Amino acid sequence: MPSSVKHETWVVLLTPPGRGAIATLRVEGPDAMGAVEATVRMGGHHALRGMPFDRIVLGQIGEDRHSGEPIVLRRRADGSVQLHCHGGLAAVRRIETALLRQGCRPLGWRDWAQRRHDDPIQAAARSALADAPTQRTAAILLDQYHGALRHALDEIQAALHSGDAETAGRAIDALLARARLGQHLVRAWRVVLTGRPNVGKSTLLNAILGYRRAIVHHAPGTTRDVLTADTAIDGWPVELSDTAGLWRSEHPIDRAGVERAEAQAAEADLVVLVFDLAQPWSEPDRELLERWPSALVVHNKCDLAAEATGRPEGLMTSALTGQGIEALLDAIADRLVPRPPPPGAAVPFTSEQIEGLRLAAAALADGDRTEAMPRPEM
Ligand SMILES: Nc1nc2c(ncn2[C@@H]2O[C@H](COP(=O)(O)OP(=O)(O)OP(=O)(O)O)[C@@H](O)[C@H]2O)c(=O)[nH]1
Ligand SMILES: [Mg+2]
Repeated sequence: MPSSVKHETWVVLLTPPGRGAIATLRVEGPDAMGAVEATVRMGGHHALRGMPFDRIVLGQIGEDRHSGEPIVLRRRADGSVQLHCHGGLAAVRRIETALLRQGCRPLGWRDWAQRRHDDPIQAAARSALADAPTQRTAAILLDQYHGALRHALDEIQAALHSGDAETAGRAIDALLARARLGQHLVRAWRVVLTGRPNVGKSTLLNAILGYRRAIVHHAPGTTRDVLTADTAIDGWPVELSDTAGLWRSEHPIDRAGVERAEAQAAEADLVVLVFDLAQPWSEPDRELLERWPSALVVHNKCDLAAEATGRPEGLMTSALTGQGIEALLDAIADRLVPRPPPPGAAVPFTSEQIEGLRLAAAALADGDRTEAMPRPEM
């Protein structure tokens, strides 16, 4: 921390941005108490300084009882002051503005948290935890917050120090094998449903989500634009997209829909290629399969009489009756995260950590043990 930063007095909003029941602000730095005393009128008390730590004090900002903003404050043992106020945006802004007028400077909670942790992994995990969309991803980030990744990096370092490049290399590879998962603890996996028109993509999307997000119609060409919805599959955050059916059309709007569908699939983490089991397997079907060879293949409409001849292997579903949907969800989860980490496992989760590990792996491959040392700022 540069020394000038130490001499500032900061005001940090600790509760999430937006409206809440109560907001908590923290004032810290050399003039924390002076700034609060100059800002808040404390009934009966005039100074925070002599007050016992953590005693609750009532105060208000503003001159009179009608327009004043009530505040509850506490002097903390670490020299900071915590202010609790009404959680509306206006109350917070009013208090912040008053404190800034006293010379305090604003600080985002992520920067504040970063400064409180000596270990950058812990700071990054704390920040990522606030954005974790599911319990499962939060549990993995919490493991990293509690030191799982730091411990793994320390072990790699120890192995390198003792000249055991093989153990270090294996440990680095094991971490890198979880990098893809690590990058999707906060950011959703992109899963795209694609296939020819009328095969049941939109019905399948609705069946997976459990509500009617997409319009379904018996005529082909119903979906024209990309439609996305956030969901979780087996605890992994997923952005699921329904797309226009792929076919050759002369109509510019249809063509635009197909282009968008293809672009969406090209950027996906997983393409789910849907076919209509009630239609004979055809040349356009084969072409699609060739185009997306690593797609998860789904034969939909299994409630109808099947046209099984020449069909590749795939999951059988009925988006209409729900048959096979659970198995499809399992298959999607398995494709996204084939080997979920056991509880407490180390998972690199920031691009800096992953890049650092890649550099270390490359250095080891070149026989350079010094360069392979995990850098402390990872
Ligand atoms: N019997 C049966 N009908 C289905 C099934 N899935 C979808 N359908 C029907 O197939 C028709 C087309 O379904 P959609 O979900 O709109 O198909 P789509 O692939 O999204 O079609 P486009 O948007 O035109 O590309 C509708 O009449 C659905 O009710 C299924 O599993 N079984
Ligand atoms: Mg559709």
